[in-house]
Amino acid sequence: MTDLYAMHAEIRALAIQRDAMVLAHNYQCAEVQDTAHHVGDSLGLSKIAARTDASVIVFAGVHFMAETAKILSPDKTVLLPEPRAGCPMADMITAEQAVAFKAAHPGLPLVTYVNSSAAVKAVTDICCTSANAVEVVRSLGESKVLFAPDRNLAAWVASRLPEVEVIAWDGYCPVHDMVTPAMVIEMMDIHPLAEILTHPECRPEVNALADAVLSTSGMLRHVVTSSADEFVVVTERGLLHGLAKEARDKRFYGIEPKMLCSDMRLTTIEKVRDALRDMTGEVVVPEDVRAAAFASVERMVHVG
Ligand code: CIZ
Ligand code: SF4
Repeated sequence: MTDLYAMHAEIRALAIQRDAMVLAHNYQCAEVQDTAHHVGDSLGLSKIAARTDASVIVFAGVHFMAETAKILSPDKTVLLPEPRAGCPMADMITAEQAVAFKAAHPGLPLVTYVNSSAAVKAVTDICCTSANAVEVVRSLGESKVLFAPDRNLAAWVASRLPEVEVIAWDGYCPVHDMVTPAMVIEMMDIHPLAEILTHPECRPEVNALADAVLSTSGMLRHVVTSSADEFVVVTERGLLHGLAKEARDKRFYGIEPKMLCSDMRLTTIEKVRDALRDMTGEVVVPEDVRAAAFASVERMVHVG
């Protein structure tokens, strides 16, 4: 068994030696979260990466997240400890498909979820996150928009903005999309006092059961101020660790079968250490793609 204390110490020492900052996504396993300098959502972490003086960023997450950090910090070395960690949803649309989607609907803006490759962001009009998707679409002031790759986030936006027709790409997150209303209702029966929190990557019929539909950062904020003491949390299981730390006196329940993203779980604490020690897993984005993707991310950031 790994001596976790020794591993954390080794990672901190290597981080100093390499002038590196370690970032972990909210869906990483507990020990990777605990060894990171910062834990958060993909955009929040990428903004931290852009602000720090550190010259190396180790991004414990999946490929599009490390790419997003690189898009915002072209002069930094961004390392993905497990280079095979991808996102099946991001892979559901290529840049060529995004261009064809736009060509099939001339004149409509393409809004793309940050869970997408840099190449897709580069051919996008504006990006969004699960936290700001509704605001981003509203800011366009259009009666029709294209939305990729998540059909469920698109449906969530459409439900909040009935005046806008959202034409969605048929992508989805396998981890969130597999949740059925019956799975949530079972937990509601076991924990009748719990608030139900779902993520907008869930299907519309699942979100219809929720007390609040929130991004990971939204859930972390919500549980602190909510009057509820118990929560059923319908998102990737890694977030339960952060929620328990955020509100130590409250109780959090995942659903069954467990929501585990196999790509997120490819990263281990040993791989974080190895990336720092060997400087492996560098994420590279060609400059023309990066600059075009940056413009789509910047437009989103200005929505506020
Ligand atoms: O953008 C992120 O970090 C993801 C994947 C989820 C969320 O709700 O924060
Ligand atoms: Fe992609 Fe879903 Fe895994 Fe997030 S949880 S990285 S959206 S497959």
